[in-house]
Amino acid sequence: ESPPCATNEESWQNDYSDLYATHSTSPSVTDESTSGGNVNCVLNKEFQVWCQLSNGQWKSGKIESASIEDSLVMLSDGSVVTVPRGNILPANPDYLEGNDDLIRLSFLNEPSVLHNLQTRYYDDQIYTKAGRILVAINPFNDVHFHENEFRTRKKLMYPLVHAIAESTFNEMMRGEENQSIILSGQSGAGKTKTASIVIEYLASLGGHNDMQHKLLQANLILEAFGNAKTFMNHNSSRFGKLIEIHFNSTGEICGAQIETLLLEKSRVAHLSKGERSYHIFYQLCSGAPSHLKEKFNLKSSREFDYLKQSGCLTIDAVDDAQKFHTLVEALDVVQISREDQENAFAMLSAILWLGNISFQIIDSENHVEVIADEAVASASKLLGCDVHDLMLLLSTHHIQAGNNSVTQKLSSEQAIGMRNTLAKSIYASLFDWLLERINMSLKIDQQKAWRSISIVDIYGFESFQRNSFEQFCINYANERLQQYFKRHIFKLEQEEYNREGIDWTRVDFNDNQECLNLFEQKPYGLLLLLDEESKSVHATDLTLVNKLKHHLSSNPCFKGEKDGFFSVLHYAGEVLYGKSGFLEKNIDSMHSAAIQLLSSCTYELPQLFASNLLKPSQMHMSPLLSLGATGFQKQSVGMKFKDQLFKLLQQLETTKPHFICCIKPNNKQLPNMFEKDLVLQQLRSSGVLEVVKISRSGYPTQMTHQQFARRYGLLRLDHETSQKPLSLSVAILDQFNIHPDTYQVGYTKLFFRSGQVATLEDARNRMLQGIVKVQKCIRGHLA
Ligand code: AD9
Ligand code: MG
Repeated sequence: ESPPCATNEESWQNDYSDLYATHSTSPSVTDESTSGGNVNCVLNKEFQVWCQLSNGQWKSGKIESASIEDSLVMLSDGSVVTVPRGNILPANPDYLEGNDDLIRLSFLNEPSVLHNLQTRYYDDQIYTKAGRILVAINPFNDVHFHENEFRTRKKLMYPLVHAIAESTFNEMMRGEENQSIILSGQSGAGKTKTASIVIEYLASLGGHNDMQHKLLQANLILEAFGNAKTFMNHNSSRFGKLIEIHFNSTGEICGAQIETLLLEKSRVAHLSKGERSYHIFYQLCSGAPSHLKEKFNLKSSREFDYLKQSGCLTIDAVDDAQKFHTLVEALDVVQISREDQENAFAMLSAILWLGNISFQIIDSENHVEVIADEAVASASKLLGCDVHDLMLLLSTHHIQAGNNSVTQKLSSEQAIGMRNTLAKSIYASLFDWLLERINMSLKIDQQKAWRSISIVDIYGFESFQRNSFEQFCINYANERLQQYFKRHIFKLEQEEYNREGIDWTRVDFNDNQECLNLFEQKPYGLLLLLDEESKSVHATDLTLVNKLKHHLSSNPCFKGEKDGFFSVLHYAGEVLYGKSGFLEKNIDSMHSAAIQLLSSCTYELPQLFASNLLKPSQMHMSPLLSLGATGFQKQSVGMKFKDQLFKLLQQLETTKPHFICCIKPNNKQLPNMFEKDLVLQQLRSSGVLEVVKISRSGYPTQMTHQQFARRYGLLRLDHETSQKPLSLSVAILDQFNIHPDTYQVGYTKLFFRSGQVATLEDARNRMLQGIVKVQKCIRGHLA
């Protein structure tokens, strides 16, 4: 039984009471039920219902008797309760239980939808369709199953996600458009895992060639360098990615390009308790062969301050050493030479040693000097720079005053800041370098490339007790993606129906434009105000929030400020942001002296990083303040992030999107635990419930008259019919007895209810197979 808890009593009653709809399989639903949620129809004796008890929980039962106000309901445990009529909703008949498409349920109220998902989840059916989208509930079980057991289960568990990959592939092969698969969901909901399953499956459809193998390995490498253990997820993506897989006209993979969204580089130097830095550091420390350990003076992870600061060095059931070996194999596959691999590992080791560099205070003004120890010696050796140059860089600051250069000692705080900036910058540059190398190895064969499928997997929505600039960017990106999703599913669909002049019941939806305005509005949106404040020499966290309050209080998504924090109401909930270097992280300046030091290094990679950091493309023309930074000024991080995000969305605009909405069933990352409140909150905020409604009343399959005639014209028996696409199409629909209720004819397109073209596809396939047989037969005769 499913007793979902109501978190918001009213919404149970109001939001979805109008979701009742007629369904041919439901015997007791009357016309009344479609007209707006009248529950009379369910008051029949013996009818299965959901009733909400006084404690807010929903229980299923059967009506025993009913009066005008109350009903007597027998619950499944045999007890009988009296429930006000307003607290009763119809439940689906048993035979619909566990249906794999939510829109096929007779009743779509929240307890019914939730119950259906729960039933499937406990039956290891973690994927469920909701019309156009796929809902995926994270089973959290790959770590708990034995490898073999998981492999057998995998086949049983993944048919629907394979189906969405396959239908995307087939749509691409029909040749109309490039496609995309977009994964959404909160952190830990299963986006990356599901994306891997999709990529693996697409790769298997696209032939077993070298490129397919490279693609899978590329994914693995990026995970090692770009994922980390957080509170929410032991393998949390700390960057966003769009993988564009290119196919030739016979459906073989012929290359791919990976674009990324800003990597969270602060993780290199700062960790919250219980979290980890990027996987690769731990993999390297435990898995590197002894000759490399010696060469790079590598110690165990507990010896490095950057790693040990959080008190968490391992992940349950994860063998970092073994992962290192897999990683090296993957690097081999994407043709990164052993020499380059070693160069990359040297950079990682240098970062770890930078983190161990310490300072001593040398005067009453808190000025410092670097302690000349193993740490600074190792770091300089690994970077290939002079140890004194590094010590000088980390403890002094040059100010240009006219023609004179004045050298100042740094305070301990400034020195640590300088050291961390250098480490973070090297890591971010290394990540970019790696991505470039991977992309080179996946290089698209332009001669053969025909169509593509893009897979988008970004960092999921995050909300901690207090949130910094990283969550600010991550949640802003999710807000944008959410709008893209809703615009596609709802707005475009409605507009299209209106344009095509077909009859359709309007479905309203919650837009999140207001929240996006809060971020993007000119001249007073969060991003611009943050930039403006970053330019001010006197800016502090407090001046920032005061400024925000002054300009943004009128936006309903700005939920006020307090003690240097401000609060934003996102589609997925309210989040408190502020402090922890919000302004600095937005500026993210790299001292020109640090770039100079990198360019003076004898090794290739630091030199390359330095020249990339100086590239004009990294710079922004409008000067932002940043003390002593490079001659040019870098574009602020927030603005750069916005640009990357817009570029990614623009790329998606040229594709036909398919959505997979991932849901986490509990916050403990445990299998077999379905927390209804948590799931419900995600179903609501992600818009799944609205999608169900729109798909049910809408027409998810659409084709122009020409497309339809081209594809199914061969099925027409009577060749007398006019060859005009529209007449031909209608004749075919007649011939196959496609019920007029299940499609509509628009001005330029045909619109079908879900599942309707399947009959025609079937007939077409049979016809084509028949033709092939006949041809073979004729060839046989001729031979
Ligand atoms: V984040 O926004 O990057 O923090 P994701 O990407 O949504 O997050 P992820 O795919 O990393 O979540 O899933 C979290 C963990 O759940 C995985 O590491 C697996 O241990 C587990 N998981 C998720 N989906 C599946 C699945 N389909 N089968 C088995 C799964 N395990
Ligand atoms: Mg992820």
